[in-house]
Parts: sequence; C-alpha cells; structure tokens
Amino acid sequence: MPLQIVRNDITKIKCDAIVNAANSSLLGGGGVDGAIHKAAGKGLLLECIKLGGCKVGQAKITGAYKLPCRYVIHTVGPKWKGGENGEKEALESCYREGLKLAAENDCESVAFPLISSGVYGYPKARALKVAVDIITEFLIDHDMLVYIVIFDKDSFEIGEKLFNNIASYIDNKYVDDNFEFNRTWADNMGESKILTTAAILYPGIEKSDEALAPAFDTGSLKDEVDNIDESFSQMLLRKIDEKGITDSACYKKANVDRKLFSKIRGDIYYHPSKATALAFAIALELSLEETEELLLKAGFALSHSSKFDIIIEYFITHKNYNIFEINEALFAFDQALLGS
Ligand code: AR6
Repeated sequence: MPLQIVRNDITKIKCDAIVNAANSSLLGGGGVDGAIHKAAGKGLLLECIKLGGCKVGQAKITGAYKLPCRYVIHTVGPKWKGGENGEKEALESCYREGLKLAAENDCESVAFPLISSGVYGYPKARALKVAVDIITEFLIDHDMLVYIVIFDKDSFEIGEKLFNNIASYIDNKYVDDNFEFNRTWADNMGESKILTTAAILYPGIEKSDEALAPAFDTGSLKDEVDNIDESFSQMLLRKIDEKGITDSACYKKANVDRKLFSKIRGDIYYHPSKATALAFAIALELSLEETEELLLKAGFALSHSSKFDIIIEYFITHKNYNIFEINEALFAFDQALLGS
C-alpha cells in the first residue's frame, strides 16, 4: 500500500528516510526530535549544526547515522495558535517539502510522524487529516511507500459520533449474529464444535452437510475444473471497465501498489489477500452484494464473526468508500488496516 498508517516508534521503522518534527534551530529537542537524535547518535547533531537552522514549513536532509534508514528529513512544523494564523498551510508545506526531498534523493519509502501534534499543540485529528490529504495528493504522481507513524492511540480520533455508530453496529451484528449462528450450529450438531473455515466462508453449510454432496457427485472433476468461474482477476478487470475508470485510478484509490496490481492483471489465477480484495471493492465502490461476490472469487467472505468485516460492511452499507476514513475507523477499533 503506498500510504500506510502504522502505530510504532519512528526510530524503529526500516525505510529510506524518516522525517523529524524539529524546531527551527535543528539542534534537537524533546518529543520525536529527542528520540531521533538519541537513536541516531552524536553524528546527527554534528551534521545538523552545519545546516544553519530551518524555517517553519521548510525541510532539510541529513544522514541517518545509527538509525535503520538512509536519511533523516528535518522539517519544522507550525505552533498551533488557534488555527487562524496560517497553521494549516505551514503544516501542508512541511509534508510537501519533506516528500519533495525524499523524491529528489531517490527514496522509495519514507516515514512521517504527526508533525506539530505534540509540543506544538496542533490538534491530532486535524494534523492527521493534513498528513493524509497531502500524502494522497503526492502519491497521485509518485511511486513511493509513505508511512504515517502514530505514537499514541488517541491520535486517531475518528469522531465520537462515528465511533459510537460503528460500535453499536458491531454490537448488533456481532452479538446477535453470533448468538444466532452459534445457537443454530449447536442445535444442528447437538454439540459445540469449532467452526470450520468452510462454515465461516459459506454460512448455511452447517445446516446440512449433505446439501454439499451433489456438487461433488455430478459430472467429472475435469468438467468442473474446465467450467471454472470467472476468476478474481477477471472480475476485477471487468468491474474496472464497467465503472469506466482507468487501472491506475483504481489501484491508487485502493491504495494498492502498482507492482501488485500488475501481478493481479497478469495472472488470472492470482490470489490476493482478503484486505487487498476488499481494498479493490472499496475503490470500485461496489455494493455489499458485489463485494461479497468479488471476495468469494478470492476465496473469502464477509463474516459477522469478525469485527474487521463488520466495520467494512458498515462503511459499504453507508456508501462511504473513503479508504482512509475506513482505515482510521479500523485503527480506532484495533483492527488490521485495509490493503496493508
Ligand atoms: N515516534 C513516532 N512519533 C512520536 C515519537 C516517536 N518516537 N515520539 C513522539 N511522537 P513532537 P511537534 C509523536 O512534540 O509537536 C520538539 O521538542 C507525538 O506523540 O515530537 O512538531 C522539537 O524540538 C506527536 O504526535 O513534535 C520542537 O521544539 C508527534 O510525534 C517541538 O518538539 C509530534 O510531537 C516540535 O513539536
């Protein structure tokens, strides 16, 4: 995925460059700046001294010394003064200038902290939105893997209302359906059993195992194989055509890497991960039914036994196909992110 939001300590990220939320002296400080200098060692400070500082919204690059990356890009975020003093434009400039330096230095991957959102007081949710917007804009014309590294969980404030709506949607689906499902399962089997993958993939299978038998009895296996359905790759390409969008618009919206898309395009039997299949369903703005069909082509299904799946279902049924908002919600509920 070209943009990944991860929770980690940025000094531990292995990529070409990490970005430092510095102050205009570039001589170190607290927060992420302190952590980066500490992990990089004295060499970083000695190089920074030679840079002669940096203005708010600008960026400068140095070596990374003991850090597990090649470069550190130092940028100076704005101090939050209520939001009417050019803070947003200055913060946008930090991301643009940082990304520009990364591209000029042939970086294939770069990790940003949430600049200004600590000591400088920029509200975290707004800081995150600026980061996502500018990085997404940049990725339209550049191939790069960009990480936004979140240190503390409260950086993800998806909004109380949305959080509560999703929470009650999960509650309804998760509790009710699981209760119902487990009860019928136990009733039918007369004992508690661990759900098989088939039972999860094809709800209803538990009701009558015999119902499956004809599928295996009729015709030869060779006939079945010869009449194999449209594959995931074929359905994906068909849907892209039907929606009248370009391949690149689709994989970019899905936040899927170009190389991965080429693999899927070139191999009609390619089996993507569930998260990748879902990312395409979201990018294509498929209905719930179409999403389930696409998933099935890849051997997956949406299950009410999984919070992840219920959250995805929530967004699809509410026709909200913004992959970053979905990922923010997944993150808030401690779930894996789409496409990652
Ligand atoms: N990895 C990732 N993110 C981190 C880490 C870490 N190791 N440590 C903190 N954060 P801040 P600012 C997050 O204060 O607001 C310094 O003293 C943190 O939770 O580091 O731009 C400089 O020298 C927050 O979300 O930077 C400046 O004087 C985000 O990084 C001033 O602070 C940014 O918090 C800059 O303030």
